[in-house]
Amino acid sequence: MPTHNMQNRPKSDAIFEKAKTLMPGGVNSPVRGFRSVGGGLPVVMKHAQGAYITDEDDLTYLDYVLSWGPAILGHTHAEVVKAVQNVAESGLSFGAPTALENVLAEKVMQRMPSIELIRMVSSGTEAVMSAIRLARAFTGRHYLLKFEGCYHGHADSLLVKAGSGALTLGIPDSAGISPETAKSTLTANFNDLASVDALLEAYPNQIAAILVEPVAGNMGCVPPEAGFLEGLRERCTATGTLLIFDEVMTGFRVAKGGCQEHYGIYADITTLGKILGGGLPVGAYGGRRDIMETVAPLGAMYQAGTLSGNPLGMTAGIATLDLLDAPNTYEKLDTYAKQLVSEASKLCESHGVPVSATQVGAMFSLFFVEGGVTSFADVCKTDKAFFNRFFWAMLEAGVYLAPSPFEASFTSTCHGEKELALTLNAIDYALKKAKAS
Ligand code: KE4
Repeated sequence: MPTHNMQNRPKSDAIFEKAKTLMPGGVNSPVRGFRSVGGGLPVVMKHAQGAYITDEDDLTYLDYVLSWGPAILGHTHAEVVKAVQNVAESGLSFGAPTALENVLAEKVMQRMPSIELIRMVSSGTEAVMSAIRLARAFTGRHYLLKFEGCYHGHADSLLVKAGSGALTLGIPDSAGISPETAKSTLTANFNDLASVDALLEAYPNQIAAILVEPVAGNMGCVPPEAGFLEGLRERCTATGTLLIFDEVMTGFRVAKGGCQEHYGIYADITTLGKILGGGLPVGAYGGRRDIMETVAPLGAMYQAGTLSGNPLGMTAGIATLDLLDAPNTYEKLDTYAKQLVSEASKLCESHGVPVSATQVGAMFSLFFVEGGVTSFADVCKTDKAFFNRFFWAMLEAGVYLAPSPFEASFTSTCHGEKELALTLNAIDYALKKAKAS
């Protein structure tokens, strides 16, 4: 079944060897470097169309990374590309208000009514770091509570891990983070309200916000258990703590209105990115009017950006959200991913490979682990060595998964019956090979 010789990629490898002399690790974002999947150089891509992506050696793969989420319409949708080409002829960036920002802002608010005012920025990290600053400015409180295994971008206060004890202050999870900064971030366990209560009790009226990926996507796809999000909402309302939904990944992916529509739980602040820019650099944060009126120039919380609201990004986002309005889009996305994880689980069972499959809307994960996965601790039990062998075998079979067992996989409106069949054949081959090696 292998159709792609991963040992013979002369052009890709030559380009990556050169990249390593120019950029740290040869990449502009660490996860792209394939260091989480053992040996082997990353695939250097040059072209993408629909559900497929092609590397420098003209090997084409069925893509479940989709630029880490933005390409929900598949790559290079003709109408999105055309819209961006057209608007580019009027100017690439003005650094001044444009009507396009109003259009995208309104489209977001129609989908997420909890957002009464919104600020456009240029990345998910920028959105989340601004939302945290806003929560502290609005509440006058100091601490941030996040969840182990959730990722929210690379701002200093977010590259923090739990201290030695559950109630101790955070400690740096990256070089360069000052211990003083890390101490302001408290860490609880995803799907564990008792761990949240312990921190709320230990730091009464001192926690500015609870920040959560409502469906965790950065430890693989881990959905909230029944009552978890409701419990966070209740606790935030009762204690004057702001609830921040980081929907950079889930926004417009798990439902038209993101997790807040899917689960019917509304955040005080929502952060967005990825699909919002349709592949161009766009992020945003928005929420309750009284909170957002704290943001400069209205209020005292400062945040700014040269390319915020950029006309190309706004245009790609507008075109993408409009195209996602096609009838039954989200039903089809959900059906494909449900079919995939169901059939993949059966294949794992037939090969005697333990698996826990998770899926919400157009995102899913296959965890090679016994028993269910509802927490970061569960995810850490996954057989990473098996995943590495499975990952490379899937590449040989022409399927491009995220190069880490701790990343969610994504589908698009271009993934259909043909792609499902290709994927299941590839999984059957990869399970056999991963077991044999
Ligand atoms: P960016 O700064 O990468 O646009 O967004 C940061 C971010 C914030 N919040 C969530 C929930 C996210 O998933 C992300 C970024 N996601 C990763 C993929 N797990 C981006 C891929 C990468 O780091 O290269």
